[in-house]
Amino acid sequence: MGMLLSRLYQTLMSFSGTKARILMLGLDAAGKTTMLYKLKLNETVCTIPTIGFNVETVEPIRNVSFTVWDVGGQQKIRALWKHYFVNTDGLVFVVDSADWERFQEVREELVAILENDEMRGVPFVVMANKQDLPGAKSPSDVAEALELKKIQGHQWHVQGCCAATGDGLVEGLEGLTNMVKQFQTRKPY
Ligand SMILES: Nc1nc2c(ncn2[C@@H]2O[C@H](COP(=O)(O)OP(=O)(O)OP(=O)(O)O)[C@@H](O)[C@H]2O)c(=O)[nH]1
Ligand SMILES: [Mg+2]
Repeated sequence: MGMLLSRLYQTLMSFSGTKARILMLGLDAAGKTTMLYKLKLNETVCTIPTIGFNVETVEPIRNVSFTVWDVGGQQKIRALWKHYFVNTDGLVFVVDSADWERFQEVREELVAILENDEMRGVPFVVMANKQDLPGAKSPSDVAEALELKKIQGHQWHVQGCCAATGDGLVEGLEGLTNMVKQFQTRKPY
């Protein structure tokens, strides 16, 4: 009976569509703002480093509405990230795949985010961005450098992409959508 009710609930949820609050983080110049406006406008905008945040509602897939918070990633302002954690349903973590010299720093920042209480169980997708650049590491190399397999208590996915052209963005958000749906049905209210 419980099983039947939960199946019914999931079916009803899938008709009403998915709405989620998504946080987009990553080091400075990883390509977050470029990615957000590619998704929103289908245009490659000329960005400047984000000092505060940008927020936009995007519909990357039919019946899916994401309110995406893109917060600046410069080292001095990363202390502000924690103020955006509450009520997050999914994390888009953007990495410059060609900037391998900072992969250690990237890992430390990701682990620090996921360890926060407000982020407990939140699923994430690592967007291995800038795949167009010579010297970009493959998504599986990025996953290995970030030691994603060691991370416990979160569902995750890694996706190669190029925010400048839009390649891989929808695929990455599709993967995230599936994880977010599961997270939302398990979340106690
Ligand atoms: N070649 C290439 N360049 C990219 C790509 N995505 C972003 N860029 C460039 O990377 C630079 C930084 O991009 P932003 O989108 O401003 O980076 P950000 O993550 O928002 O940076 P902060 O706001 O400082 O945190 C810009 O010059 C972008 O044009 C990509 O897929 N390929
Ligand atoms: Mg930005």
